[in-house]
Amino acid sequence: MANAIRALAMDAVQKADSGHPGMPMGMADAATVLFTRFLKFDAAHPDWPDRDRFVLSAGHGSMLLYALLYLTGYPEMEIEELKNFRQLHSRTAGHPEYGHAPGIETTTGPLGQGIGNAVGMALAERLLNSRCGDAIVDHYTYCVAGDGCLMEGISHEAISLAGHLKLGRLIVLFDDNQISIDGPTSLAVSDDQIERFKASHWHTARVDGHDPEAIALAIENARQVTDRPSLIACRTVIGYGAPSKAGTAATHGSPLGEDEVKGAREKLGWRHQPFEVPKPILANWRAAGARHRTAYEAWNAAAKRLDASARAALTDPIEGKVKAAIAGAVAAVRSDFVKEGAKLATRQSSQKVLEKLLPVVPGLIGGSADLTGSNGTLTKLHTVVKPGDFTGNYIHYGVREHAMAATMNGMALHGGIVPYGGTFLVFTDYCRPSIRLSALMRQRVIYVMTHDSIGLGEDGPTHQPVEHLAALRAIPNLIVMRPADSVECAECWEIALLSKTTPAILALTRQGVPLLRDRPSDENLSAKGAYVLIEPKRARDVTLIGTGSELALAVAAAKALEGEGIAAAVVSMPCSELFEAQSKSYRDEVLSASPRVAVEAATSFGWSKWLGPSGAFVGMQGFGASAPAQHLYKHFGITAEAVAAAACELVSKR
Ligand SMILES: Cc1ncc(C[n+]2csc(CCOP(=O)(O)OP(=O)(O)O)c2C)c(N)n1
Repeated sequence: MANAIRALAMDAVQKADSGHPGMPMGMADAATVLFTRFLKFDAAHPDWPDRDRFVLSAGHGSMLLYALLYLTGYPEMEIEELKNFRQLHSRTAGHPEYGHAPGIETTTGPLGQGIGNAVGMALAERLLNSRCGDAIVDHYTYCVAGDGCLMEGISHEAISLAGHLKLGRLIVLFDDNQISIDGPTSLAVSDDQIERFKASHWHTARVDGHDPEAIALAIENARQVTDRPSLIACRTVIGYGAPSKAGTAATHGSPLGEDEVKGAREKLGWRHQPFEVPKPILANWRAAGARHRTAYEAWNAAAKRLDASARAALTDPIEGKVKAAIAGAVAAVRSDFVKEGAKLATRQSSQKVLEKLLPVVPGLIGGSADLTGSNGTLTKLHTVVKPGDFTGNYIHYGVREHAMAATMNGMALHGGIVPYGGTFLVFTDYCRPSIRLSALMRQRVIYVMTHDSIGLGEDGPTHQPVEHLAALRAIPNLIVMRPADSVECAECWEIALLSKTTPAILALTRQGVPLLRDRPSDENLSAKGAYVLIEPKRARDVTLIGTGSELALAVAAAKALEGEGIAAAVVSMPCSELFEAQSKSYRDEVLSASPRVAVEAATSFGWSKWLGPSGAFVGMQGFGASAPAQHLYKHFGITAEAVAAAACELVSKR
């Protein structure tokens, strides 16, 4: 059965003339043991919420996963897909892409991300288990990781977090083949991986990765350890079966070549044509794909006893009832904000919004990378998740931004949870690879990124994001929202929660900002990305566009311009991506043909799209500085006076 995986992998890579045969050939035995003896899944029901999760962190070995999905009989993974490996519109992309075929639990390829995702899935499983009980949620998360995954920094963060939280349902199979692209791993690394995992409180084992019984025993033992995650280091031979290339980096990422493939067939005793799996072997595999049918049916019977919304929430925590409750909660908190009229930092407003949302969105799981008080991510309604106790709904991720983001992806992918997590906006750099994957995988993950500009003040240029808004806006399918006041903040939270297939960044201020949306209204104006906040009484001479904390400067500038006889409109643009998605007529109406001035305490990169060739930008030209915020705004010339002066100049040029 393992040789079927090997043959399919080498044939598919050979036909595509590109890909990675070595890893699937090396891990074929371990994967066969896992899929035929342990993994709880039903190939006919890939969305079974209580299935075990399988994460191929070493995503370059995608043919291992595709072969397993084909052999076990997953829908949509026909042999034709394997023959079309790495071709346009096939389900078998170079690296596994979430959503391309049932059974692909996550997108992997950037090494180490899968381990982070697996930690998130294992955490989601325990969180939901503590809420729903064993009859509904009771499964394992298995992850295959290679030397590369374990060399990546994110693995340290993820392993450490998993060990701390005592995620006993997580089992990592390490493809310990001692080879990576450049050659033997000894060129670059001499860590004792077993000791490293032990130091993070993991259960560990070392096995011959080609001895099925040893692998089975190690997995069986790992499953018995409930208070620690497990690492099983499987000593394997990369490209196992290839007569001259096995055990060498030559099998890692290139086709073996016709002769070597022929030789491997002989060595493995595989006498079948390319892509041909003999009936008895395929039948055994298909039986493995159906061996948990009874368990699936029993689960279904148990789940039928849940009410419809609880059942729906297992996959989508923001189902119908919750959606309606969110609208109510957001309306209530908005009206409180308007009544109080207080000057609040948007991070404080966010905390108040969360306090209203938490009771109505049971699947909301918060956290912060050791900046809880600064991010305002914790409310008095939260309880903290502790090692081995998953009844809480707030996670102290520690100073592990990258793993926080990858873990949140894993939780979102698992289903049943809407994760949000906080750090400073400047440290989106530390989790950017995972943010990119949230966007690529279309996962609802909410990033609460505070201290969003020089407005954070004294911490200085290391902590002051200047290019980050632009860099995040450059990621496709990510909505970057920078609310200007408490009302916009509530609106942005609503948008983030309702955006089922789009992650969101909430860029929030450290410093207080005045309430600008001071009239009661139920319409979520931020949902259009930008809207007219102030329309002058006569035809516009100029349009001032502001985001976040700088919207107030645009408002003050408009007032000053009015005194000089210049009619200035003020447009709030909390989210340029959402604005871009509006009709041209709406966009034209909001921006009008008048000259435009934008103000944002960040670099101008990207703004030309909205300003046109004749517009002006008031913002940052380079890095910030360490000083109280109000001094910095003056020092860098980001003031109402500067906005008004830029507007006057544009108007006088006309
Ligand atoms: C973050 C990241 N860096 C680099 C790469 C390129 N890359 C793909 S596989 C690989 C080597 C991985 O070695 P190992 O995990 O031992 O895989 P094996 O050779 O056993 O297949 C590298 C550097 C990547 N995919 N992701």
